[in-house]
Amino acid sequence: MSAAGTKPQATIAARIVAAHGRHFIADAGDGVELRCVARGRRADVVCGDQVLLRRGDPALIEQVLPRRNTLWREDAWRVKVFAANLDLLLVVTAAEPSPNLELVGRALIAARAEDIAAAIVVNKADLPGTAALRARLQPLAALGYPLLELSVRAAPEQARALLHSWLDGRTSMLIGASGVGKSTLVNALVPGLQLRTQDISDALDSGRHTTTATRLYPLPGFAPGSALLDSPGFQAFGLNQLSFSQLQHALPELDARRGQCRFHNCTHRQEPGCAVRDAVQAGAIDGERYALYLSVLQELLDAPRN
Ligand SMILES: Nc1nc2c(ncn2[C@@H]2O[C@H](COP(=O)(O)OP(=O)(O)O)[C@@H](O)[C@H]2O)c(=O)[nH]1
Ligand SMILES: [Mg+2]
Ligand SMILES: [Zn+2]
Repeated sequence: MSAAGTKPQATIAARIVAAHGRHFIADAGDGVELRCVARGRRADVVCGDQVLLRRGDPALIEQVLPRRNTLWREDAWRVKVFAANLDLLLVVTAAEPSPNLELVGRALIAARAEDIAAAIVVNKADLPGTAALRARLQPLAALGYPLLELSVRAAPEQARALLHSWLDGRTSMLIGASGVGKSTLVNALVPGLQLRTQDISDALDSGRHTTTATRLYPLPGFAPGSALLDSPGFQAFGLNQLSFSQLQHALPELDARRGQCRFHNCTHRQEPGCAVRDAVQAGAIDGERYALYLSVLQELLDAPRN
C-alpha cells in the first residue's frame, strides 16, 4: 500500500485467497480482491501464498515469496501442496457423520511435521454421541492437543467466543471430513458470508453443495491479517513426502522416546530393545496411535522417492 504522493509501486504484495487452475484471487490487504494469473504453464500457487503482483486485469503473479510451511494432499497420481503459511490447524470432528479418527491423526502429523500449531474442534456438541467421541479423543488430549468443544448450530455465540483467542492474529485452517461443519463454522465467524453447507440429507446427491476448493477468508473484527481457510473434506493427507526422521518428530510420543531404543536407527517395528514397543505394551503409548504410525511408515517406505 503506497502512501499518497509516493511513486506507484511496480509490484504489490498480496495474499492468495482462492485458486482455480491457473487463475487466482489475491487480497492486497485492503479487502479488495484482485484477479491474477500465474506466469508460465506450471501454477504452483496455493491459498495462503504471499505473492508480488504486477498490476493489470488480470494481475500477473511475478513472484511467490518463500513459504513458512505447506500442507499437502494426495490424489490418485501425486502429492500436491494445497495451502501455505499457516499458523494454526483446526482439525474438526463431530459425532456425525461417523468420526474418522485416522484422518484426525494424519492431519495432526501433517501439522506437527510443518511446525504448525494444532487443536481439535469437537463440533456438534449438541449431539448425544459427543461424550463417546470425547472419550475416543482422550489419547490425543493426553498428548497435549487441545480439545475445543462447541456447537456452531446450537450455540454460535459461544463458539465464536471460544475460538476468538485461537483465531486472533493468526492464519488458521479448518480440516476435517466432509459434513463435520467446517463451512457452517466459517459462516458463523464471517458475517455476511453465505457459504454453501451440506445438508446431511443431501449427502447422497452429486455433492455440488459442498465445498470444492480451499478458500481463505479474512476475519472481520479480528486483528489485521487474521484469516480462516475452509477446505473440502478430503480423505487423504499427503504424508509421503516426509522423511523417517520427520515422521518420528511428528508423533510427540515417539519424539519423546528418541534415543531410548537399543538401535539408534530403530524403526520401532521388529527391533529388539525398542522403547516404543515397550511403551505400547505397557499401555503408555496408545495402540491406535502406534498402528497409525506403522501404516504411515509403510506408506513412506513404499513411496517412490523423487
Ligand atoms: N447438529 C449440528 N449440526 C451441525 C452443526 N454445525 C453444522 N451442522 C450441520 O452439519 C452439516 C454439514 O455442515 P457443513 O458446514 O457443510 O460441513 P463441512 O462439509 O465440514 O463444510 C450441515 O447440515 C450443518 O447444518 C452443529 O453444531 N450441530
Ligand atoms: Mg464445506
Ligand atoms: Zn524403537
